[in-house]
Amino acid sequence: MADHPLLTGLLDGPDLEDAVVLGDETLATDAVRRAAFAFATILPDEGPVAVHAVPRPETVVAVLGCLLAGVPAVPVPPDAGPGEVRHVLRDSGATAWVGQRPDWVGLPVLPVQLDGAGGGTVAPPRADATGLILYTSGTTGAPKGVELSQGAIAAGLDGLAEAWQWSPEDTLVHGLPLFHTHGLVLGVLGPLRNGARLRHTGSPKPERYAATPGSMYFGVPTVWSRVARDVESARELRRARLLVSGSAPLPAPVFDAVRELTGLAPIERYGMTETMITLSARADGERRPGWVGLPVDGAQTRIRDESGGAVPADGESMGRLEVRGPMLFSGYLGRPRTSADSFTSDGWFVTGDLAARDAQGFHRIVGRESVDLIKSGGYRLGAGEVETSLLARPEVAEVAVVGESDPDLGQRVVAWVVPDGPGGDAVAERLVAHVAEELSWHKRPREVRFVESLPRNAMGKVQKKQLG
Ligand code: MLC
Ligand code: AMP
Repeated sequence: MADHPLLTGLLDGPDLEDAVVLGDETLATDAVRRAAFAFATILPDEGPVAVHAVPRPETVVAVLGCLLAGVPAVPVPPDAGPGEVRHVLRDSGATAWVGQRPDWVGLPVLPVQLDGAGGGTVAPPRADATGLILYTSGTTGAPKGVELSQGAIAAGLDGLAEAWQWSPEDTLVHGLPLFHTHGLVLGVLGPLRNGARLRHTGSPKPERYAATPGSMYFGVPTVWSRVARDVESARELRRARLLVSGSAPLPAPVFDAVRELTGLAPIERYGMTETMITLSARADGERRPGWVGLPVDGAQTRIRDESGGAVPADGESMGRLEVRGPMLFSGYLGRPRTSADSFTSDGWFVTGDLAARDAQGFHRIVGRESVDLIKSGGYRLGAGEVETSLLARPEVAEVAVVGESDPDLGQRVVAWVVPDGPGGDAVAERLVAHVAEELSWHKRPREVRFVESLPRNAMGKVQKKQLG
């Protein structure tokens, strides 16, 4: 299997006694390999396989087994409610399920044996085989399945390995969820491709990071701002080589506080589910608060104004950020039209982010084009999906969901509701619980504000910028 397109470090890298530590369990490289092969050999020829992505070794082994066999894995957020799970299963066409299965899911369950003694072999997949289908929100509608090929994941990870000097000597520590690019692709496949160690702390709490020795630590900005407020834990991280922030903008005061407490200026990097990580500060380069660095190996960027002209690289002028490179996704599953529309006619992916670039090629993310994509605690969610969920409640006549600035979460979800009947705290609580249970915990509004009407323009479109 030396010619596997992605899992080179796992298959040909060093044999480590403690390659993966997840919670109380420690797995050697050989044990991970055997369990993953054992799982790969029981997979159906056709996937995809839905993996209930709890932070446990079984999740890691199931995803690796799928990648070995060339069967796409679909990580399912463990806190996703019935509405979201049904959508993901239907949309992806998943043929089997791994992990604890809700009663109402009819798929066969595939067992993961951590002591997969039998091993077994499978033919290596092609680099263009879909490795993962990651569900992510758009501005409207239900989440879309982003198809990432094994080769794209490999290219994205290699770009980061080069920028961060990621080597088998490294131990990565993080506690991020295992169903997104950050926690799963970078946070699990990253160390396994590089033949390095992984310590997953179950959740990304500062005290857990402090209690777990490592050379690299990953966090979303909310994690780093919590680290910065926990002076004792922060000081423990002085031992690290790199502290890496991404998935949302790292506020400059948090950057400064982390540097002050740990002696390490954070590495900020920028990416998307669709593109992996395309921009990053380098381990051997400048780290500037508020800036996300340079294109990683293989990635290219351009910034264009409304008429498609190049924006001057003066660090101030901003425009639409477009990217291309071998780490980009293959398309949105089953949505050829949307996939094609997300690229320019000359093949650049339109990120939807606004950016500026300076003469040295350093990039700064200035904001997003749409108010309807919200980033809360590093989670991407669409105003539209939360609005649709709320509109299903009889208490809601009209609703507009917005992201408001929040010192801890970056943005917090706020629902402006025109009630059908009385509003009040009890109704607000029911609405929040509905979204948390039907969609997922992190998509719930943190606040519900009842109003008599929503501001609309002459066309009847809600003017979200006037809310607040
Ligand atoms: C959590 N809690 C629940 C619950 N889930 N209670 C009931 N039901 C549920 N389903 C409880 C927790 O136990 C905790 O209690 C409390 O709620 C708060 O939990 P938390 O996890 O701290 O929540 P919160 O503060 O909302 O989250 C902050 C966060 C989280 C940073 C931990 O947002 C997070 O994990 N973000 C990561 C998102 C991410 O990985 N994005 C990457 C996208 S990929 P107690 O008692 O323990 O406090 C991407 C590409 C790229 O963007 O560029 O990387
Ligand atoms: P997701 O698909 O969940 O990965 O979300 C991607 C979006 O997260 C991007 O389009 C950006 O808006 C945002 N993002 C990721 N990293 C950064 C960063 N370092 N700075 C600012 N925004 C970021």
